[in-house]
Amino acid sequence: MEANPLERQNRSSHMTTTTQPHPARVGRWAAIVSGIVAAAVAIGVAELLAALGRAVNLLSSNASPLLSLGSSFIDLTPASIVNWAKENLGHFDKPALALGMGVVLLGLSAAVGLLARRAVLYGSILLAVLGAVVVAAIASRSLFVIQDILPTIFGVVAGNAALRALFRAAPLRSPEDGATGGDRRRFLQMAGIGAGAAVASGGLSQLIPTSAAAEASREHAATEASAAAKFDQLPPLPAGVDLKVDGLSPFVTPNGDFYRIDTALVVPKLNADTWELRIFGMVDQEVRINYADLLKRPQIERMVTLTCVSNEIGGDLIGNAKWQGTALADLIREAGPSADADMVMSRSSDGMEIGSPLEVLLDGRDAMLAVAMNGEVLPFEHGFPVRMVVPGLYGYVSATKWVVELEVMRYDQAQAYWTQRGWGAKGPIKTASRIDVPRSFAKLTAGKNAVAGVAWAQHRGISKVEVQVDDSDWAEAKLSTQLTKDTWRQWVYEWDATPGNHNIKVRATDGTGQVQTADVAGVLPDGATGYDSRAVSVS
Ligand SMILES: Nc1nc2c(c(=O)[nH]1)N[C@H]1C(S)=C(S)[C@@H](COP(=O)(O)O)O[C@H]1N2
Ligand SMILES: [Mo]
Repeated sequence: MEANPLERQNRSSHMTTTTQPHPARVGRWAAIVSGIVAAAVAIGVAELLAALGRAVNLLSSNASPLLSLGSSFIDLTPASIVNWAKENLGHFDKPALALGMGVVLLGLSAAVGLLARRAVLYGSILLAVLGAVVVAAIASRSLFVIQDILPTIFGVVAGNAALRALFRAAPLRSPEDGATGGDRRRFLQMAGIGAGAAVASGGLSQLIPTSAAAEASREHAATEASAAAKFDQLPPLPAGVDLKVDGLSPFVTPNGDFYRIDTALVVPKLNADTWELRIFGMVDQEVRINYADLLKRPQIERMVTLTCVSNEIGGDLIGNAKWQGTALADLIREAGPSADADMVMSRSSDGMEIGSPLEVLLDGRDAMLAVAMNGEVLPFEHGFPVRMVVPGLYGYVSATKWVVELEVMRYDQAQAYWTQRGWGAKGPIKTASRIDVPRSFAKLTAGKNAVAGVAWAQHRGISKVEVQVDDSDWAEAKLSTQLTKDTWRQWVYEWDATPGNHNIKVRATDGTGQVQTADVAGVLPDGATGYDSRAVSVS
């Protein structure tokens, strides 16, 4: 005869407490391994599906969980850390991010396993919550399409299945008498298979060509543009622009040596055939233009020196190239900017927002939408298919790569990406000079030695460069031919070196007669100042 339900419940709870006061559980290490393998399976499956989806053009690049997570991570990282990384890690900022993310993901997947020890359901819930965070990261990216979240959802389902399978096989341990059953060998086998599958699918995802269409469109753009003889309109450069001193930076920086600064974890590979630029906001009429029509417009070719605001005194985040493109001012005027507008927010395909002063874009300087660099279609890393170039402004307020939108607006309506992180809103380039030769702590022989370098004050030009050895008077250096006021200028000084230790300093004067300031300032908020110097010993 059945007892009443209440009594049955009491009896069963009594039974568990007496016979199993500490139920045997999956061991701690087995749980951690299970969590990590389950998370790896989830990520591997999602990455593989994302790559397949991109290859057949069903998904955007945001579908990759690691990519979207990394990009959102950068966006959410406190400004102080981002700026510190921009200044101190240089090219290692992305590996550092990957390492940081890896550590966090390992910790979280271990937590999935440890929670699953209490009840597998808890582990599944944490896995699902982490999946939801990834989905949020994906959905927050620009150019996101709703189906981008599917790989992550399938990944979480696969990861959850792996977690459950591993927990079923895992050896149990009870606190009193150690191991109690489960099959250790079978568990390790399964964990190995899961880990192997995760690594294989992750690896496979990297092998799938996801940007074939973009590569093809770049090849095509190259033949189109050069067949129309649009490159190399400029007369050959006057020989005098290059002083050809050993060790001195060449006047033109080859594309392969050009510095690269951006927040993109993976270089965006846009397809020129589907690229479109939208100019909208405070305008009379919205303008939309595609790549073919952009190439049909009058093309200008200009040498312009680009500089990063993060360039330290003596630093190398500067390069000079020949840019070909369309005058930006003409396009903005076709849209008809409102008289109240004072800023153009340019946006890239990867969500970067860069604000430039409208007045500067329209003041007659050669602000352009560039499609080529040094006679070659823009390299993907430098913004293919179209980027902005504005002489006289640091890159962070002007040089938007992979540009897809220009919104005419006001500075009091929105803040650009770097401005939100404490950098100046306007960003005109400061007059600066750098010593390329001799190198720091060089050992020279007494007598004639060339001291040489570059000086720049884009859009004001350089009128004079002076060198000071120790406490002697400032002496004028010889300048290269000034091509335009938008490029850097080389300088060389014939120094009659005497034995001993010496300190060499350089300073430039811009085209308005303003001497470069000696005040020492760091790169934040709007560019470093102070004189570059070299300590050398002469014997
Ligand atoms: N889309 C995008 N454009 C960008 C950036 C970026 O992070 N994303 N960085 C800017 C900065 S800070 C600089 S200095 C220049 C550098 O251009 P380069 O990499 O071609 O030298 O690009 C600018 N354009
Ligand atoms: Mo920059």
